[in-house]
Amino acid sequence: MWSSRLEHRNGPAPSVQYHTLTEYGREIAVSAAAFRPVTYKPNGDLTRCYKIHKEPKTWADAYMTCEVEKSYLAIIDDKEEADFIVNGIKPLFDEIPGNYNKTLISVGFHDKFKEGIFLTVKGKSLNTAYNIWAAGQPDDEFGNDDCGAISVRGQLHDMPCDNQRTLFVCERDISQLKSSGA
Ligand SMILES: [Ca+2]
Ligand SMILES: [Ca+2]
Repeated sequence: MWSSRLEHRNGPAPSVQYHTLTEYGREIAVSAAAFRPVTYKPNGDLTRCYKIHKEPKTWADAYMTCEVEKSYLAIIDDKEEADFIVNGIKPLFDEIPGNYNKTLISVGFHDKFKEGIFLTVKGKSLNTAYNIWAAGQPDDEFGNDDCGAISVRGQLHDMPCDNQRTLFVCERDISQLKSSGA
C-alpha cells in the first residue's frame, strides 16, 4: 500500500470521496495538473478504467501492483475487452526494450488454489469470463503454469506466476472510484 499512499502524501491528495463522474473528472484534472498525469483511462461506455503498465513484471508482482493501486489485474469479460487490452499493449513491445515476454500479457485469472480450476482474481469461475484458450493451453507446463495471460493473438495461456515478466493492465470499476478515492 505504501507507494499509492506515498504518492498522495507527495501531492495535494484529494480528501473528498468521489460521488459523480463529473466530480471525479474535476478532481483528476486538478491532481493531474498538480503532480501526475491521469493514468487510468475510461473505456467506451465509461463503466471501467484501465491503466497500462509499461514496466514488465511477473504475474505475482503485477497482481500486487494493481492491488496497491486499489484496482485489479484486468479481467477479460469478452472479445471486445480482449481486443482493447491486446491493442493497447501491442505497440509497446517495440517501444519498451528489455528481456521480457513479448507475446503474452498477464491478466486476472489463475489456478493457484486447485490445479486446472481457473478463477478470476475476483474469485469467479473463468467460465463466466472470456475463455478462449490458445491451442494446447492450458498445459500446466512443468507443473508450474498457475497464472493467466492473454497472447497478442487474443487467446488465453496459463504461465508461471513468478519467473516470467510481461506488460500488464490494471482495471478498476468506475463504481470503485466512489470509495477508493484513488
Ligand atoms: Ca496450473
Ligand atoms: Ca501454459
